[in-house]
Amino acid sequence: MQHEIWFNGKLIPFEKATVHVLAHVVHYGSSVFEGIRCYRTERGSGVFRLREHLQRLVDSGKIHRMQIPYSIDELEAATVETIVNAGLRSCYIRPVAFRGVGPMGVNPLENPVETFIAVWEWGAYLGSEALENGVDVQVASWHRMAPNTHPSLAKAGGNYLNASLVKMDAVLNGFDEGIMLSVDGYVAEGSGENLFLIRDGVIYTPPTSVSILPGITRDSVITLAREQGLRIEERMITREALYVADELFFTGTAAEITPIRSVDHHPIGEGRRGPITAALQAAFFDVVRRGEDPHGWLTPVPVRETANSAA
Ligand code: PPE
Repeated sequence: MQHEIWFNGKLIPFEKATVHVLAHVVHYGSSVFEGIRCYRTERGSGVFRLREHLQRLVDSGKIHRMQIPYSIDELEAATVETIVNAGLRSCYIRPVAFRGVGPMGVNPLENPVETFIAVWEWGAYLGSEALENGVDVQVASWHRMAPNTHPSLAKAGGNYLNASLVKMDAVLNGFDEGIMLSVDGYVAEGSGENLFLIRDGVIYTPPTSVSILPGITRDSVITLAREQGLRIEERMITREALYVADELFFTGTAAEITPIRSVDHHPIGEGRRGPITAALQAAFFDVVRRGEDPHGWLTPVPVRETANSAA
């Protein structure tokens, strides 16, 4: 269904939310964005870590000298308003700020910053069976950008040309996803997910210094793992360590916690979801499905009682 979109301060019909062909973003990829999920839990609908996502949006803008003309409080209220207006009990939320029409040329400083928030229903990112059975991935031949090229702490539109190259190659080669290495050959992340590795009961994940996006699901999983008394370390990971891992999984807003069952045709562990991955999924789903929220991660959304969305 095509829901109304919050565009520069107000909700407008889906078909009216358009961008001019001469907008800076069309030519130069000058946008920053977020991907957020609203969950229908057993205790009502809630947006997962909304403020952290909006803070990252504002930070992404700051890195690119793009001042988003709304405060985090305003963006939070606008997000909830957009979901309630759409009548969705669960959805994916995509806030974007982009450079609009102004002087032509690379310099964006005089182009206006436009902001919108769209919502839609989005199921399992890597296929409906992936959460249980795991996905097959390859190591990508395209690398993650070097730290002094595109800043990876910013979730910027232009960065995703790199992600798309990785994803297209993976899919055309018969895999579900690709894992990028950093310019110096260390494991970084998937095209739209962070990565975790388990070996001998210890959980490892690459540090943010390997040009990864600082994922909010990644941060949540680190917290949940520590609460379960599991050892977790941020550490550089080599390609071959993937092959001999006991368990591997991706994290992301869209991917949630998705097990990886093979890399470059090497089966990982038993070739199916491992016990630590399953335990972390259970802890994560206790929050977002059952609505058990000791960390205050869910922002309640007062979806109208008349809403009859199946979501
Ligand atoms: N790395 C990348 C490159 C990335 O795009 C994402 C999110 C993550 C890590 C995980 O971050 P977080 O969502 O905060 O845990 N990718 C988003 C967009 C995917 C898309 O295809 O679009 C997402 O998961 O929403």
